[in-house]
Amino acid sequence: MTATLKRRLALLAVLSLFAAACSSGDDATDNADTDSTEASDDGDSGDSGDDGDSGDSGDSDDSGDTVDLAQGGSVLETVKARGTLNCGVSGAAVAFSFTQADGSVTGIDADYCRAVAAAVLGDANAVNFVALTAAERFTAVAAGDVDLLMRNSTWTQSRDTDVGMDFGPTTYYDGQQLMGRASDGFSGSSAVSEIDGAVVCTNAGTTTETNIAELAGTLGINITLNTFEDFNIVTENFIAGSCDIITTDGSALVGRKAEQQPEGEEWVIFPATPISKEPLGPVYGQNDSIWADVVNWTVYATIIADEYGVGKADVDAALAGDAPEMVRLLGGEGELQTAMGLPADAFYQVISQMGNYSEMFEANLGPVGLVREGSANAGWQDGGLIYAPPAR
Ligand SMILES: N[C@@H](CCC(=O)N[C@@H](CS)C(=O)NCC(=O)O)C(=O)O
Repeated sequence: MTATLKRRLALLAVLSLFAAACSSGDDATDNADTDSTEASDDGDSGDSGDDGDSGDSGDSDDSGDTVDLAQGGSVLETVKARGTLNCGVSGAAVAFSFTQADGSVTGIDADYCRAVAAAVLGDANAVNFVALTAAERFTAVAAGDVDLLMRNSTWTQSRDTDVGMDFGPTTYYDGQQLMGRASDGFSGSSAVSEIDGAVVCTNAGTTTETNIAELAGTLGINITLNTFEDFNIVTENFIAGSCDIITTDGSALVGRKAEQQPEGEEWVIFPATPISKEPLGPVYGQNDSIWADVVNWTVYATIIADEYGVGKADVDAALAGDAPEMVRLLGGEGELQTAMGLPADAFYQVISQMGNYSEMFEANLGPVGLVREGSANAGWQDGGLIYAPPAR
């Protein structure tokens, strides 16, 4: 067995333990008196490799926690040879990746899968979507079951290190909030301390459950934290009245309220300032910088095109136009894309088939009421954080 294979197996063993830990809390009513908080299921506990046998301790060179995908060739070659991109999504995240009745997957995360397929294969439809729960997602990446994960995944230190993932540019700056019923006395200006005594529900294997448990501990309040396998079940339990509060990324609460708030009931999202930072974006296996470049520059291409106001309908004009950076990005000169193993027109395909960042945002997040203006998701020229390095 090669050292690389050994490392991969060791990592998988660690990840399965971690996934099992995630699932174990699914239906339990871990009472979250919240000191139990550190029982973080998403790898955030990051006690960084105390037990050396897991191969995840950071101090020995040759038994590190890396997944040497690049050694056997980049995922880029695998995707090209296969002719489809295996993309991990949620399938239950309204406006991000939601499986519709006809089996199609909609949402901005799903569209970024399509954008990468357009860049690599010239065809935005060459995607095989794989629905993954929060608890399953990183194991699926490490095992090579998916080439890319676009699943409301927050970039955290432990996921980036101990868990063995690499993260691409943030495509949506989110933050965790809570949702309760106005009839229970909650309002948009409620404070988190007002949930003292409440049954709080979320999905397992997320930053969400660790954040709320930790905060409840800090505030000195008692909550009962119930975790479920996916957010559809969480929302069903909220509707049925068995959860007083549900909590996750604010964008998801906005989506759920838009789509599922029953007639005659008023759901309210609070606190006004989220309780955490949840930068969401692409995730792939560690140490494959060829593939990382492809995914990252696909995202950057959508952002640069947005900076120039070049959308789906304008690509031909932009290619023949006089903005040198846009001409380069769309393949007018070619070598920027070919040097990274892509066809010269890779980003022409991305923008013409999927649109620029704003178009993708408006098509998917606009309908549930999410706006870029005045938020971290505005472009850097408008006071936001959406920014790309130059195409040169
Ligand atoms: N961003 C957080 C939370 C991710 C998460 O699971 N969010 C929920 C709310 S959108 C979700 O994706 N639910 C869909 C599902 O459970 O399948 C994380 O990375 O841990």
